[in-house]
Amino acid sequence: MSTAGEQQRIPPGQQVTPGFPVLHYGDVPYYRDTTRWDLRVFGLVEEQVLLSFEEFMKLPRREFRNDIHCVTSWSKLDNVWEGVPVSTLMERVKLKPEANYVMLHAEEGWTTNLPLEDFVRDTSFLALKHNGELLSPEHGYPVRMVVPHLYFWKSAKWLRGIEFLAADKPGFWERNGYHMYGDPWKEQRYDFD
Ligand SMILES: Nc1nc2c(c(=O)[nH]1)N[C@H]1C(S)=C(S)[C@@H](COP(=O)(O)O)O[C@H]1N2
Ligand SMILES: [Mo]
Repeated sequence: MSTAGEQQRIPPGQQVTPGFPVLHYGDVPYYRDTTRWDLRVFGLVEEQVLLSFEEFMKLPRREFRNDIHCVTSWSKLDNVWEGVPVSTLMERVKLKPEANYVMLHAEEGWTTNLPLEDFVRDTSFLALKHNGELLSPEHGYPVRMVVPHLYFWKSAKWLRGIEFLAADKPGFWERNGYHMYGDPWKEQRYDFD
């Protein structure tokens, strides 16, 4: 049972789960060696940025608290994360003026798209820890994106690349019938023709 206050935090058609379900397409990458991880920021930027794991770990982090909403109808409330704010990462990136959209690239070529303004929102971040622990391999270790105001499929696990684009383009699930934007409050779940 949830309190009235909690009820207002739950978008239509969602159910609160106490657990943390694991959902993804493909295999979980197990990083034994983080020297093989890097993050590439590319596309419509003046200069590509390539961050090693060591460099990424030196970026300032902070705590984020949020609720997450999966398109398959579970919501998980009161998450406490530690991560790098997108604004901190963007201090290192000079965008070209045509940049309007973002494609997030994960391991194995998995992708998801979102508008630039949603990516740079002050609630969006690159997560390293969830509820006090390093991310587990299943939840995206070493680094996952978290964009809590959109359905959770936009929060790419095992993030490896951030690409800036002029026009919107569907990512992996968006090519397979998911909504291009994915606002949980508007139930923008699927977008079949
Ligand atoms: N790299 C990658 N990230 C992904 C996915 C995926 O298949 N691959 N699935 C998305 C989907 S559909 C959901 S609901 C969330 C699930 O995150 P969780 O397993 O940590 O709950 O991850 C998202 N991020
Ligand atoms: Mo999902």
